[in-house]
Amino acid sequence: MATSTKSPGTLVSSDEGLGSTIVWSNPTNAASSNDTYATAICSLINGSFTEYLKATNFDFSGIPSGSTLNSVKARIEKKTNGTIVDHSVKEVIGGSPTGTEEKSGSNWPASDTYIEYDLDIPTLSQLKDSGFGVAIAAIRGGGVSPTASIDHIEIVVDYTEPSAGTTTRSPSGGVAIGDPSFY
Ligand SMILES: [Ca+2]
Repeated sequence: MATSTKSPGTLVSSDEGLGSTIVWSNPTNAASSNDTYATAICSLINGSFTEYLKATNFDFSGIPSGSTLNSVKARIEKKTNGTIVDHSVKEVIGGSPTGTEEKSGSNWPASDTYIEYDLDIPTLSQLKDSGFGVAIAAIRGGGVSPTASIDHIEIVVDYTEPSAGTTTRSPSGGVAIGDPSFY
């Protein structure tokens, strides 16, 4: 078993069909854990829920081909100054949010905390594609205009490399033993 942890190379605010009018400010601030934030104000007047903050381009090219993926987890470091909950959390494949709805029903924490989401296990080629990632949208849970703040998004892949001790080969020609046409 081995683990690869990566941060996104690309971060954008993107509606992706949610029907939101609340755009994330400074989305690229979620590329590292450094107390600078991607933020969105979840004002009721503006419809209370945000677009997706979409993180892709994680570069898992270092995982050997033939590896088996055991788990794929997104870790999102976030906080709020009011009451915010997840509106949607989805895996992104080929640039589009897809698959199982992974949102948590819990209130966002008041100080920076990594919240972990188990994503669907993709194929290795989907994982290595630049369009693979995770997307999160936030929604107001109460109060006037709470701010959703995301410091960092990372993806942790647990995988098993192909066995180095076993090689299977098939014959690629030759002559059958006892083939009379050979004599
Ligand atoms: Ca940051």
